[in-house]
Amino acid sequence: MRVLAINDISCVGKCSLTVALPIISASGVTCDILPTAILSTHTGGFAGYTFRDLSEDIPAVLAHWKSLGLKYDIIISGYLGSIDQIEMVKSTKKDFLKEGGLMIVDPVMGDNGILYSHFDKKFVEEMKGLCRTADVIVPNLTEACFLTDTDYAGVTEKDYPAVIEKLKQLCPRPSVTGCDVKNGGKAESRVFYTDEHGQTKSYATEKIEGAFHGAGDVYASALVGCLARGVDTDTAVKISAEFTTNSIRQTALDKTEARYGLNSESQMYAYLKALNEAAK
Ligand code: PXL
Repeated sequence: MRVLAINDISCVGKCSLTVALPIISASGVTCDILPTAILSTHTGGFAGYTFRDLSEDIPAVLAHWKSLGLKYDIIISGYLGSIDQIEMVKSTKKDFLKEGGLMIVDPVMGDNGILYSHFDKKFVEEMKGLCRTADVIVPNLTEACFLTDTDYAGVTEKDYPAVIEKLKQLCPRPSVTGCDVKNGGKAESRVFYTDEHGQTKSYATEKIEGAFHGAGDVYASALVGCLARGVDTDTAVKISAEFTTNSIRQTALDKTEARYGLNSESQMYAYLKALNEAAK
């Protein structure tokens, strides 16, 4: 099983490839990488970060891979620095995804109702186009709202199923993280998702108060790891959501700064144990 992760390298801040590579590899499959940019840190919460766009290098990288005859069972794309890079992902899918392979798009664009730096409405429109080429998309609620032209500020829990239905017009298997729900007196964070049979469901974990950077990257990477090991969507969502929540809980306990990412390292063993049980 061979996975390709297309994402940036944020050297500090635990997101993108520094999260995808360890989690997907530990899941027991090959994870090759296509770095889209190198940054000193990610762009969320740090001033003065460096940003080297690697677009110029990518055509030669892909040409070399073509000469090697490389093909992938799963391609996952994440942070893309430009509309040109969205086009590059589409052509990489055409050239390198095996027949019957899985294209997974994490439409990284924003959080907490706002777009990250460098992104605008035009980028959102192009990202909708990339999502149309995907089998699975893993937006957070903010990204799901941008992709469906839904006003994030006005969204309440009764609207989540409608957001999923709209996302299904872009991609058959959306999985939306960070959907806060009040269940009686208890606050839950739910993932709303559509499984491989077209059924829409949700899975709840404990809501841990606070904003945590990089949670979407941990969730997406774990989901890829599970799907790569042949785990069904219900179980993959459950295992990935629990791993993410455990990592958030650990980060809250450690009281490390949110911008330095999730402390998922100590939660990896429990994730792998659950994955290996499910993949038997
Ligand atoms: O975690 C998403 C992400 C990935 N890559 C870069 C980012 C962000 C979010 O801020 O800035 C460069």
